[in-house]
Amino acid sequence: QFLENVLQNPHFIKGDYTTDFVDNTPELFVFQKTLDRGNKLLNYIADITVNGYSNVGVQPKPDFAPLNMPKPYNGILALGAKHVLDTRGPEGLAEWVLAQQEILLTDTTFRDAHQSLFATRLRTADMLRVMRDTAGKLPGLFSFECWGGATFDVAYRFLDESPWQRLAQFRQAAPNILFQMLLRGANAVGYTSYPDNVVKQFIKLAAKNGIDVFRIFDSLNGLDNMRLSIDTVRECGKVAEAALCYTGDILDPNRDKYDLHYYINMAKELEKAGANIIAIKDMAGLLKPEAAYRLVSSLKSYVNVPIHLHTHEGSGNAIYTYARAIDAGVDIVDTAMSAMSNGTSQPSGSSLYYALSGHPRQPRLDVDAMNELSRYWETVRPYYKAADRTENFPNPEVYVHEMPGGQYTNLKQQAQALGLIHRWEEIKDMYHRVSMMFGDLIKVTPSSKVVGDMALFMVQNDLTEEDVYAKGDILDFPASVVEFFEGRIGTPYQGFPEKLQKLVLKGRAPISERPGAVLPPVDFEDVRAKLKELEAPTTDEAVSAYCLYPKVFTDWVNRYNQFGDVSVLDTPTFFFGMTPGEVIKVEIEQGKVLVIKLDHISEANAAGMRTVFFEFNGLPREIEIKDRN
Ligand code: 3PY
Ligand code: ZN
Repeated sequence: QFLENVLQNPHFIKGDYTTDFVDNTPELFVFQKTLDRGNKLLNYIADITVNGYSNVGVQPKPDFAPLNMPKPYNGILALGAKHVLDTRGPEGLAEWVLAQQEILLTDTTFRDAHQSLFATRLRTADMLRVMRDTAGKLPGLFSFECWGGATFDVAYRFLDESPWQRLAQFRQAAPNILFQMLLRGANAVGYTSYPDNVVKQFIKLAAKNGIDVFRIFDSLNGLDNMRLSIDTVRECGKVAEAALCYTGDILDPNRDKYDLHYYINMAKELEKAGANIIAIKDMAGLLKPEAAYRLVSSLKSYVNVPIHLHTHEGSGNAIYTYARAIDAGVDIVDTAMSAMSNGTSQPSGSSLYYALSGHPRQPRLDVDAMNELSRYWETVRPYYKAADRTENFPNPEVYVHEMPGGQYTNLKQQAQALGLIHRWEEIKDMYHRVSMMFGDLIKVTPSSKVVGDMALFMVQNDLTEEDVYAKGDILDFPASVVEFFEGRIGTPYQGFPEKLQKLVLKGRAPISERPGAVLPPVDFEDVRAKLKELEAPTTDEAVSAYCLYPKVFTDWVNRYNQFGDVSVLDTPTFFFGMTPGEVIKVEIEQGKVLVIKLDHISEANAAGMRTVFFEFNGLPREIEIKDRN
């Protein structure tokens, strides 16, 4: 920057300077861009230090152990499934998958594992640090599940990050690996239905920015809500992995709403609709080993595309479930790095590797590398302790409450925020009751949120099931419940429970069409103009983000304009701020490092303002901050 300032100085350009030019030209030392960026970062650090992160509040910064970095991978990146897709297309990839004897693994560490363990809070920097090493050491993985689901809004909402930038950075680090995302069909990566053109544009942009495999599901297993997504993914030349969401228990004759035939029919319909792969999405980990054997065997005999099984550990039986599914011929299963597995997350990939010792389908992967990478995650995980609500013991109770792994930690967090955590047992019990009141509902985002909101509402207001029927006409039901009964996320299999629907809608009629069909298309150029006014980025990706999450995106823009790119901060500082006397180094771009020391923090003045005294690259800097505590 100094050299840049010298070269741009008019006296220097004209040549009218003397030997004391540097001494007499103090502006040469004003590095405006760096100063602005630094100032914004100091404001962020001061704010977090004084007020604490989000709803966690001020916490002393723990003394974290140093990160256990894997040995860097410096070789060339071997080609794998990604190369097959790029050269032979989705059908070629499906053929290739079917021809593999060994079970293929999708690693979910970068998406579902952290969504399920600690409410999706994993920051890009902590993933990026080992992305290339993972891609280099484990090129035999089928894919990284690394985007979509809740990661899209949480990145903006809680991590001050752009999910689009995350995807671009991932793609650059791991060009040889298939990237997989979770797409909620007509709900895209949101919690409601969007106009068709919004869903279509989002998929095209995700494909353009690096997603290869789209796992598409509908929270009510409604195929009509999935068709547009399947068609668009196929138009993009990418892999449409259409999912059937598994609920109930095909082994239980008393739970016959979703029996084996229901799933076989759905799989046949998905194949007809153009699925390149069929996923069994067991989002709560309810698929028992014998059920997995029967379901996978049946699907293998009724459909011709590969079967990809997704489950959550929860019960403690997931490895056994996978082993039975593998014997039945499943093609791909989802696992996570050991230190990011178990509890509400996926089972461990290396545990599965060892479980299959001596088995002809043992995966062809470097298990030492998996263990080495897991040691890294072991040192990262404590950063996220405040959000980590998973149980560190198997909890087969999941077979009773049926809560998806990705929701469990989140609902617990919501219960805490409402002061209801001491009634968690009641909430779990109510969750299942509500699901049955709603007609034995499939529970996965967003239908799981509807059930969760209703369960919290009933526990908070001390309502029993009978109370709901008795006083339903005067109850103010949660917005998500009203929208659900209006048919805004679709119509459940075998319809709505009519009595309850009437009580919730209070005389209004539900919509009977596909929700996307009744929503008017969005004019993207109008949105772009609005973004310009907001001083927000106006790229197609920004337009898409605004269409999906207008408020979340606008808040992110405002925070970005206030604090700059805080993704450059190390995770402990991002969540905990700094401790007086502490020094950190922040690389704001390659080779440009800021040295920040927190000297001390003043007492709050009468207006509640504190002054935070820093040393910024050796120079004193004071930041005034409102103490909101
Ligand atoms: C999501 O939709 O985010 C899920 O993970 C559902 O299982
Ligand atoms: Zn999942």
